Amino acid sequence: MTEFRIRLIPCLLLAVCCLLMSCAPPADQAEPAAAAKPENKKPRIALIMKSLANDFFSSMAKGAEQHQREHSDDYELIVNGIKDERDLSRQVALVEEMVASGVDAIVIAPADSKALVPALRRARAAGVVVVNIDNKLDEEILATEKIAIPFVGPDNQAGAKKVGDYLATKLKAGDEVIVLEGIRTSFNGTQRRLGFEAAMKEAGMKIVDSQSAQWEMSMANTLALSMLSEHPNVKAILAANDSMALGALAAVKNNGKAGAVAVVGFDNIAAVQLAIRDGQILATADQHGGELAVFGIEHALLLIKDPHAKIEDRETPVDLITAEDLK
Ligand code: ALL
Repeated sequence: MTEFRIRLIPCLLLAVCCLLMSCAPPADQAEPAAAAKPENKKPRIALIMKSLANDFFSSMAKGAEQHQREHSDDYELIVNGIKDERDLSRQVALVEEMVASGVDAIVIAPADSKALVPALRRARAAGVVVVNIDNKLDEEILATEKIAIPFVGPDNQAGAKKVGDYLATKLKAGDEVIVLEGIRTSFNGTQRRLGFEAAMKEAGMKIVDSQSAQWEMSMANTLALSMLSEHPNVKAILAANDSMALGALAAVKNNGKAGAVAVVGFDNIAAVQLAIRDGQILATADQHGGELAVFGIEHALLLIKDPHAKIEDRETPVDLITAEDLK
């Protein structure tokens, strides 16, 4: 009896192995995760954003959640974000967690245009659809990594140029201005700096300092304070997002320059709308965060249906917002 059992176990193991091998597809032909789902299962889409402390991303989350409620038969939504604008490793970890949890698609606003690419390549290799929104991934790295990821987002340079052009109408040629940049490895941050620079150059303003405050309010506040004391004749601060514009505004007030130094931002968050109405901030740009996420989700749904569909990048609107628009 014992001898029989000893002979039976290896035979059973062999049979199980053969069965498994004949069922599983070879690794290089593995089906995308989406196609492997049973027909009646709703696709799961993960929205991965940046700092949830930034109102821009809470509006983005709201837009996505509303779309999901209106299309609740079509997909499930998982909303994620990081706490700190610079916490790249947490965002990479989120991508990995979402892949491991078996989502069908990731719609991501990357905190860094380069650092996220390898994690997203691994997600693609695992059969997950990836759509890039808001901050464009670095084209060269995508080409080196041999992946194509559709992008949905605005022309940030054009948006910043509109804000800068409007500011210029309130200044006179030769006025000194300073720029607060976003994270320098973010494509949209760089584009906004270029847009501000183009507007200022065209109008004959002098940019006396330009530094990164990493998209953050408190860092912008500290930086603006020291820039203002170093350049007492500055007439305006151009901030690449609204969080930094609010930090800069507090520095202006602190410096006793309220009303004498104009501040502009980018995002159109609620607190900045109030400040524009009050005449404390001059202008911002609305890049319609909620719609950005929705367009990204729509791209993802198309690609889940047909992983080989040719999906083009989608340029989304970006509008100048001044007190006139908020009446
Ligand atoms: C960018 C967004 C917003 C935001 C910033 C901070 O990607 O476009 O302007 O304020 O990230 O993370």
